[in-house]
Amino acid sequence: MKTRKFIDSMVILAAAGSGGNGCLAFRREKYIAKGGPDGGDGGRGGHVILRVDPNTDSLISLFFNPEQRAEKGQHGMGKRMHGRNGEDLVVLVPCGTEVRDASNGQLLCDLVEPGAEMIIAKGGRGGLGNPHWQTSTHQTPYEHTDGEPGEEKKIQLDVKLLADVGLVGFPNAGKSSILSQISHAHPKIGAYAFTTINPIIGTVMVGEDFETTSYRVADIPGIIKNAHQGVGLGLDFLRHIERATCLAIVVDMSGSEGRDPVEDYRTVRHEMKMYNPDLLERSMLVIANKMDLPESAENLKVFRRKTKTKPLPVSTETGEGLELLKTRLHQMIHHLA
Ligand SMILES: Nc1nc2c(ncn2[C@@H]2O[C@H](COP(=O)(O)OP(=O)(O)OP(=O)(O)O)[C@@H](O)[C@H]2O)c(=O)[nH]1
Ligand SMILES: [Mg+2]
Repeated sequence: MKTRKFIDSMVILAAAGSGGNGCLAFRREKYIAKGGPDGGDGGRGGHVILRVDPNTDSLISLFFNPEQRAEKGQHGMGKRMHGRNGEDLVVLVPCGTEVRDASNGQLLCDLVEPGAEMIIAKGGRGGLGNPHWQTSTHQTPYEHTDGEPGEEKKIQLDVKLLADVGLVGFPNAGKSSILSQISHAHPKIGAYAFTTINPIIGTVMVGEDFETTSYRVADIPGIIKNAHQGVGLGLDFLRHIERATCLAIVVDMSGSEGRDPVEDYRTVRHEMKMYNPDLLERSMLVIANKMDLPESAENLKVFRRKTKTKPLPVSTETGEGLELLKTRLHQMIHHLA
């Protein structure tokens, strides 16, 4: 299986439509020798809009149409008829598309949520018809303006699948600590519940030199009992790991603050099921964290027996098990083990 890093990457030209020209015209009617100015304004040029479509998973359609041009605005006409606006051109991109200005690499936006959109090239404004210049002393204006050109930009699109692995667990289980140790991400870590509010993704590198490959791990807020009813931060954020191939449930094995690791584990699974039962069908790893604390070893034995799982013992304090964790996750993503 291909490493799910940048599955697609390309540069496209986004060319918005130019605005229609403003019209120069005068009213001409029977018996009216000299009518007033009546040139309509030009229509706005169409924008080029990028929109996230959850049913699109690559840039393949753009590969064959790397120049995306929106319609021009129509010119203004006599009888004060304004030109029609150019039709906006909507370009569908997959979830998790990073958009950069190809000329300088500057990040313009990261399109993640389905339906999210961004005007990437603005249509030119329509020109003004000659009535705009009419004043009491200037009754026959010949002034009018042309439409403005539409923006034209080369943009770099990089599709990144949201994450290969999602870390789930109770608040304070150590999800963010783990991510910060196995990747270059710097999530906030704190000895209080719900330190993490926004999902964050870290890239984990495995292998050496030319053999290096990577995968993406998402750290999300903690889940507590009845989160599916909105308790704590709720469960909405689980959508960020819905596309992950593997999930890892992080359990605080020390049972600090009177917690029971077995109960935590069951609660987390139950809440995941309430959100989307498919989540429990993913490849799943249980991470037994905080193994440096005194109660952890004993708790782990009980945990193994009661849950019939084979948790991977780790500690972000001592570093125990973290290298193995990186490899295990890599193997799971690629179905190597
Ligand atoms: N002793 C010990 N403490 C740890 C370990 N891992 C994390 N901690 C501590 O546990 C607390 C919570 O860690 P976080 O990484 O913020 O936990 P989290 O699961 O991301 O928590 P939320 O973002 O609130 O869901 C912090 O005070 C960490 O220093 C560990 O292996 N051993
Ligand atoms: Mg956290």
